[in-house]
Amino acid sequence: MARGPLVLPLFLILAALAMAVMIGIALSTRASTLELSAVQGRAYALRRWWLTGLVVVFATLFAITIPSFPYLEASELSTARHIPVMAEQYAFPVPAVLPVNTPIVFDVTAKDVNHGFGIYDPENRILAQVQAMPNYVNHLAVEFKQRGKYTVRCLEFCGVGHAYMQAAFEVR
Ligand SMILES: [Cu+2]
Repeated sequence: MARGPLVLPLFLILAALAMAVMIGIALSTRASTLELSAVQGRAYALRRWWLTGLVVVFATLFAITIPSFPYLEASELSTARHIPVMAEQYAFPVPAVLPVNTPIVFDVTAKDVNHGFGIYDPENRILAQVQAMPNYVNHLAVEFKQRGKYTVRCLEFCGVGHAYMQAAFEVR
């Protein structure tokens, strides 16, 4: 998709609009000033409607989007297949083969220092990631929809071997 060439003209148009609005405000406020009492009632009413509108809009957005919040449900945690991962300098011990279309939870922790556990799909796009921390287990739920070779890379600088810290597994 050729999005690049659109960005500059769009930016220029929006910037010109913003400038026009500001110049309009500056020009319109050069007239004589009104007493506060003359505008206070209308301003307060406007503010009340604005607040009510914002509350309605954000409450609605919250209600619509909260079900897709990426936290695990307890049922998901108990029925998925768990893969323990103890990251250490400089390796991720992961199984060589994992099943496709199966709910999986990686229980990720670290033996020594903080690491970043990042899973890349066969097209090398990042799919999921979580911190690997000593004395703490993070649960990363993934369901692989695609067969192929996946790569795990460390996403947290963890020492001299960090750049070479990776692992791979196959999904089939
Ligand atoms: Cu690292």
